Amino acid sequence: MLEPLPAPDLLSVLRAIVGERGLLTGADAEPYCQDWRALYRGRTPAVVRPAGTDELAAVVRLCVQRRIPMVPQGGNTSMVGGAVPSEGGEQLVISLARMNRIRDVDPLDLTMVVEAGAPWKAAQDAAAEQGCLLPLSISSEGTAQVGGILSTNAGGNNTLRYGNARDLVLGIEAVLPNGQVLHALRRLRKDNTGYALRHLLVGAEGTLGFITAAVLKLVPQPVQTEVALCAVPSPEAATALFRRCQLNDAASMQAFEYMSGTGMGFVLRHIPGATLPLATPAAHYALVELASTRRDGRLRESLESVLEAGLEAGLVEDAAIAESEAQRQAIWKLREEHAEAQKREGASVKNDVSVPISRVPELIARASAACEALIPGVRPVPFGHLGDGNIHFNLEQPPDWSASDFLARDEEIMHVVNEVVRDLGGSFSAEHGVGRLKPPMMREWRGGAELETMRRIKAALDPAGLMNPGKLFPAS
Ligand code: 2HG
Ligand code: ZN
Repeated sequence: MLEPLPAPDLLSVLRAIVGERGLLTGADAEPYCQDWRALYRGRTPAVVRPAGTDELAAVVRLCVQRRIPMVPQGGNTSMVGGAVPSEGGEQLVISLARMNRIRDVDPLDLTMVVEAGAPWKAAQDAAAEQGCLLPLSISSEGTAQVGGILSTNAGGNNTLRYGNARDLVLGIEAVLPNGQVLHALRRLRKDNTGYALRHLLVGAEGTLGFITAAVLKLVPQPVQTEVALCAVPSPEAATALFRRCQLNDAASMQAFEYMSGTGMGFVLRHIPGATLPLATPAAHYALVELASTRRDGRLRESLESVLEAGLEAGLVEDAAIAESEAQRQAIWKLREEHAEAQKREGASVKNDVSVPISRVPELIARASAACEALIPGVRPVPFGHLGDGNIHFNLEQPPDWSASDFLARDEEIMHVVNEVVRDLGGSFSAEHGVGRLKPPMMREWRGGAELETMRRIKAALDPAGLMNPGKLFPAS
């Protein structure tokens, strides 16, 4: 049984470890108790903000002693409520935000050592200063922190070239659920010495301990980048264009994103400064980015030739190639503001799903039809990372419905989408994680030996179940 909290001296003991600046209570703790979409709310006795790994380890040892559950929180950009405490009010929020140093960037080793609380953008900028690219890009990178990105094994726009967060992690430092510090910040490309514990912590959503720092792989900064926004007649055409781009120059493919006309319409309506660089709006769009470390300037030619061939084949209706860095950013803005634009349009139900790339058009057609049959007037907003098969199959509320009526149907909506996803050999969670929203799906999709093994690992490392309870695992 958990002790009732806060025990009279709990806050003063915590204060003695992390200092006045390291502890937030009352109104100051409020912003940490709900996610950015205000869909998940909870309560906490306090937000603890340790300044370093040793402080965090001392906090964890205290929590183990008193059996106090802990919820790790980074930039709080989770789409599935992964960093929000429960309503019970007994879970301490542990914010890593003060542990935000870039410890090292090495352009020869092509590595950086960065602490968990650094915003991903700050890490990207530090790498860029040394002529390197930290090759993972997501829409929330200005706010999302290293620890959260690793803990959810985030993917984003460049997975097709560089893999997910997991593929970038060479070494790790972590505070384990017993308060021990795991010192494994090795920067080696080859290191076959037993279990790769770093990979256990990556994607564990904070259920196996706190990632406090990591050694991340870098790549040399590309010197040429070309980006195009294409109007395409259908998701099938987008997929065929992707194939042509690969055959044309697979090595320089940096991103290939799909957007529907509905999602683009929301961005143009709600996001200040968003403009379409094409003559007319389309029903579907593809965003293609090529990047190379070669200096021969041929990238533009390469992109133009594949798009021209696409136009002739009827796969592309119109296309705009960015002529400057400002135009490149303006095209990316149309894609990256999709989540924000949907929020401003009203309530939405998110399905972060993945299927084999070849099945994306079928996913879009079948899931749209299923949702429209379930809720007439619902607006499907499929968009995302076509180049790796991860589509955000989001549904926007019918305009004449209230947000709460629509959100009350979220389970039914997720169910009909997931039925299609399952049929196509996909996953119910591609890059956002399981969090507080989707644990029941774990039972359904990962039951049997898979979930049982995960539970055994969890019990071995966190026998008291204090690390991020209520997330990832179904209740029983
Ligand atoms: C993106 O790709 C993010 O922009 C957010 O993963 C997706 O809003 C979403 O569902
Ligand atoms: Zn995404």
